[in-house]
This record gives sequence, structure tokens and C-alpha cells, in this order.
Amino acid sequence: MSNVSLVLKQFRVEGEFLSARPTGSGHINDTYLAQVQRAGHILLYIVQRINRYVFPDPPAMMENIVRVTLHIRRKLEKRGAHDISRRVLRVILSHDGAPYFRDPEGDYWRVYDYIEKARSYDTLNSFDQAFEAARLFGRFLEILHDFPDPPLHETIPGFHDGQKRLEAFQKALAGDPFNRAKTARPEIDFVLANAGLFTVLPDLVKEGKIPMRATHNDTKVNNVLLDETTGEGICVIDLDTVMPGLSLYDFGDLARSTLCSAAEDEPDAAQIAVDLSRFHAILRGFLATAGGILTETERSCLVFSTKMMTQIIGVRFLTDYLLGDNYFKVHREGQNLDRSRRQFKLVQSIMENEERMEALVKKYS
Ligand code: ADP
Ligand code: GN1
Ligand code: MG
Repeated sequence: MSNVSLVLKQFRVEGEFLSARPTGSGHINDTYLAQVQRAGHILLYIVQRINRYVFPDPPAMMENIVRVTLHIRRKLEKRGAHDISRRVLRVILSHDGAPYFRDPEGDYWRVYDYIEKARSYDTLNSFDQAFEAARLFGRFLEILHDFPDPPLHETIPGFHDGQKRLEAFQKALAGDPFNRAKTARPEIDFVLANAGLFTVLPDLVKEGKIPMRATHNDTKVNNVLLDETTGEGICVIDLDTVMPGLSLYDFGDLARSTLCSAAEDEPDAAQIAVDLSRFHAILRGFLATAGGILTETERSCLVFSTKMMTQIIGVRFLTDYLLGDNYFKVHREGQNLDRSRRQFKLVQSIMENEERMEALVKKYS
């Protein structure tokens, strides 16, 4: 079903449908901004077709999202926060009372209230924005610190399991179904040379040195909305991968996506380098809210997690390139290869700046 107006009719949204257009630049779901007229007012909704290739069990995913958003809402109420309707997503139920609708083709859809006067950025323009985004993702982690049992569903099994990602990469490389490996030799060598990065965090978890938590797991900076006027971090969105994970996944991915002002698929390697002031802003923002719950070991791995998450996402882009771009949306040929190159260049730059980055972390210990 591709008619957003028909989809919206399945949900508890009153009023007359006016229009819908694609919005956002997420790589996964199909996202539309819909306008509805009710009692002379125009109301906005986000309507999303959930990517069935990526998410094996949308009802379980939506159960997580309902639980997590209710938990956050209650906490914000207890803390006397203002403007709560803009600070946490609100899931609209279908007429059957489900947080999704399954269309005749088997696609799952969901609807959220649109968060007004706020926007997401693919790349940030200022240190203040970096600070705000990090402060908000840190707050998200802190609020979920006491998330009650039962544990959240694992919406994508092994999502940040580097070993598994490496195996998938090796399989893609061995098959090379599009004969693309020959165009990515330096990148392939870089993955193989840095395979050791993926054993460190799992070992610390096994040794009980790092706790599993309810984490976001997709803290790319465009998954946070900043107030259009004040720039304040308003709302964490894209909750599809909220599940048991590590605080370091969240810090690492956030740092990966903010450390450098170049676009995620920037082909010019000269543009890609760690900006230490940005790292400092992220660190300050994240620790301002999550600092109280992080253990010493977690703190000691912040820089490492930045390197590791950048590498793992690079491996995923490269694997998808080798397999013909089925997972991440692409808008041009070679985009996933450029995305992977850009991540690997950033990993190299992190390696070169590691001591300086660690020195910044030490300032806060
Ligand atoms: P994807 O999983 O494809 O990344 P997202 O859930 O991140 O999808 O949504 C894509 C984009 O849509 C976001 O980056 C944001 O710009 C916009 N968006 C999503 N939900 C909302 C919302 N409730 N209010 C305002 N904008 C939203
Ligand atoms: C995807 O959904 P989006 O665009 O926010 C991906 C992340 C990657 C990111 C890279 C469910 O995030 O894991 O880090 O692209 N999400 C999923 O830009 O795979
Ligand atoms: Mg997103």
C-alpha cells in the first residue's frame, strides 16, 4: 500500500487528510510528513513504512517503542519537565488498538505526532549543536538507567556484534556477486587489518566490567531533533533499535557522526579528520547527563568506542556495497563505497588523535 492517506485512515487520527510528502534523510524506513485538517487547524503527523528487509519483527519492535516512550514520558512528568509533548515521541494507535497497521502487502506502518519547530541535521554547524545532541542522547541513557524488566526485545539480533559483521563481510567478499571487490581493495585490506577492534568490548562484557543497558543503538546525529529557535536538544527519535546494548555503542556512534563536518559519504579524503573541539563538545554534553551513571571502565573506553563504532559502520557500508546496496538506501552508484571510505578515513584520523582525545576524557575523570 503506498497511499499514505489510506494508511492514515487505519489510525486514530481524526480530521480530513490534506497531503503527504516524503521527509527526512534516514537510510532505512520510508518516512512521510502528513497534513490533516481538524476544526480549522492543520495538524502534522509522521507516517512511516517500516523496512521489512531490516526489521524481522515489527510488532516486537513497536512493543519496545511503546514501553520506552511511556517510561520516558513518566520520568519527564515526575521531573516537572515542560513541553513534554515535544520531548518524547507519541505513538498513535490503530483503530484495533495496535501501535502499527499491517497492510495487505504485508508492510507494517506506524504513526507519530510530528514534533513541531524542531529539526534534525545530517551534519552539525556548531559546537553548541554537538553539545546539545550529546546532552540529549546522554539524558536518554540516564532516563533508561532503571528501565524495568522484562528486557527489551532484540530488534536486530547481533546489531553491533563486530565479529558477526566481520563474518557477513567475509561471506560477501568470498561471493562478490557484483564483481565489486576489485573496486574496493584498500578498504577491504583495512577491514581485514583491523579485525581485532571487535573483540575488546565483548571481552569486557564477559568479564563483567561493562554493564548491558537499555540503549538507543542508532545515535547518528540526525536521530535527534534540535529546537529551531533556541537550538536546545528536544527529542531523541528513531527508536527502532532501542534494545539491550552498551552505553559505548551510543557514545561511539554519536561521536562518529559528529566528529567531522564532512558529509557521511564525502568522497574527498582531505575533508575527513577528527575535529578535537567537536569531540570535546560531545564529551561535555554526554557526560553532563550520562556522567553520573557511567562506570570507570565505560569512561575509559569512550575514545575506543568512537573508533570501534566508526569501523563497524564502515564494515556494514562496505558489505552492503559488495552485496549490491540492499540494506542502506543509496541515491547514486558507489555511495556505500564512499560512505565506507569516509568511515575508514575517520578511523585512521581517530588513531592519529587518540592520545589527544584520551587527554580530553581525563579532564572529566
Ligand atoms: P530512519 O529509520 O529511516 O532513519 P527516522 O525515524 O530517523 O527514520 O526518521 C527519518 C527523519 O524523519 C528524521 O531524521 C527526522 O528528520 C524526521 N522525523 C521522524 N520522526 C519525526 C517526528 N516525530 N517529528 C519530526 N520529525 C521526525
Ligand atoms: C542507519 O536509520 P538511520 O538512517 O538513522 C542504520 C544505522 C547506521 C546508519 C548509518 C537500523 O541509521 O545503524 O549507523 O544508518 N540503522 C539501522 O548512517 O541499520
Ligand atoms: Mg534515522
